[in-house]
Amino acid sequence: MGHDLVIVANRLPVDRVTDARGKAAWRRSPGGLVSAIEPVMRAHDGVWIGWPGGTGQRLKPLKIDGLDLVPLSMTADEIEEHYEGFSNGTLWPLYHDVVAKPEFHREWWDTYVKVNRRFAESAAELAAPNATVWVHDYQLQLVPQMLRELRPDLRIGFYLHIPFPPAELFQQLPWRRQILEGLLGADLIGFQLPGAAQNFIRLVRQRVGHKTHRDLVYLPDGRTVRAAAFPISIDAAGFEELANSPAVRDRADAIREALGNPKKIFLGIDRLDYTKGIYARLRAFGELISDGALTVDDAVFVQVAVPSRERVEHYRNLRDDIERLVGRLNGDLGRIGRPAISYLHTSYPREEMAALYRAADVMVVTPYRDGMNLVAKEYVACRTDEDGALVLSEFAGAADELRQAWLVNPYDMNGMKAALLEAYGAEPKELTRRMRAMRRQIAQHDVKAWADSFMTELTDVEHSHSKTVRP
Ligand code: GDG
Repeated sequence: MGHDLVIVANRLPVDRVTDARGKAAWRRSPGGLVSAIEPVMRAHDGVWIGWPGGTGQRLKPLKIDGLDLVPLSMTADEIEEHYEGFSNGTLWPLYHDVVAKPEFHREWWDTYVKVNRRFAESAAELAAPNATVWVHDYQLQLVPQMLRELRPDLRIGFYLHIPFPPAELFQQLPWRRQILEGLLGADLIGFQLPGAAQNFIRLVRQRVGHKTHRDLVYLPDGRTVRAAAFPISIDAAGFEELANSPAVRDRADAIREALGNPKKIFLGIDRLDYTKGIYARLRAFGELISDGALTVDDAVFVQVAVPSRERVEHYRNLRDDIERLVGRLNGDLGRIGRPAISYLHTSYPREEMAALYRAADVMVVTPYRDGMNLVAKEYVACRTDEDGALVLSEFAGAADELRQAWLVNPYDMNGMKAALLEAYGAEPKELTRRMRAMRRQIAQHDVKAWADSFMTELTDVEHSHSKTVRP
């Protein structure tokens, strides 16, 4: 018995919440991954294993909207050392070009191993003979190998949502070999970009000493592992439909009105994370106003900073820095009823996000490093009138596909200022030419295409036990 498909991810697609009367309940968490995986889950009698948020309590498997979910509980120490520690204090900065300094602590590593083992054991119990298991993201890189040891019959896929760094940086990790070997337990390892897959293959050759050829790794036991790019995407049609709905159109008009009908609205929406380059982009915009290139009647910058990892010190400091900057810019540049920056530290329902995308003339996405960046793609999907400008960092995975954006180097302040100004002043014809091409790209490469291509490759990959002919 068991399931033919097991999804293993750090988080479940639902959150444990407490309602107004203090009763615990489940709420579907919004987000791209859920809508991407849901059809695959339904088609394959799938089950999803993950942490439901919160601590302690042992929770039973549950079914929500027909989806089988298995919650794995975490203790407060495990959250501190596996999630906040090794995942977000070591791996996250290391994998994002060391934008912040990664911390290496042996206790964090020990807990990372322990939590990975628990996920692997749970997957091993739930999977039917010869089932497929799809493991997600940097919090669970040891699961493929642990799972293969427990269940050699399984077909195992792994997908990394964040960048995979070049060897020169990855090498810093005291547990580099264990991570590489952990991932090699999979039959197929998916990355956002081809460069990340190449970084991985090169490291495996240099550090573990396995033979490799193009995107394949040949293991001594005869198994072959494939590492390749599968750029993730969004439910483009779903966003388009939402953006076209009368309620969202009205709300977009209301947002414009509430901002005092400036000539143009600039918009940033990001998790409040140091990789996203929020500080630098607000500074660039502020300088355009203090230089006199723009005035507060011409433009307002709406920045939504979604609360994230608030217990991690680095994130608290970043919030203070950004909020101090916003206060200073508004104090120096704003007038009554006309702040330069409209800053919101909150999260919104999907409808409000779509209305913001619809209201914005210039979308500004300037991460120092980002696996993909779905916000950039969502903006494009919501621009059903084929207008609006996207200013996009070269260092976001999305820049590989959205070539018609105004591409910027977020470390180059003058370059960013020039791009913001150009995007602000672009002719309607130019905007349409660019937006039309980007919309075509997103429509053709949506999240369903992403999930399908990963699952197809995983099914096609030579199965673990079949002998492989070496080149
Ligand atoms: C990681 C990688 C990669 C944001 N605020 C609200 C909200 N969101 C939604 C957005 C978007 C998603 O969250 C954010 O995705 P991003 O791709 O922009 O960034 P990360 O969170 O860092 O995601 C990234 C991604 O994984 C997928 O592989 O692209 O590179 O870092 O969908 O719309 N949604 C709602 N309210 C909000 O306030 N409803």
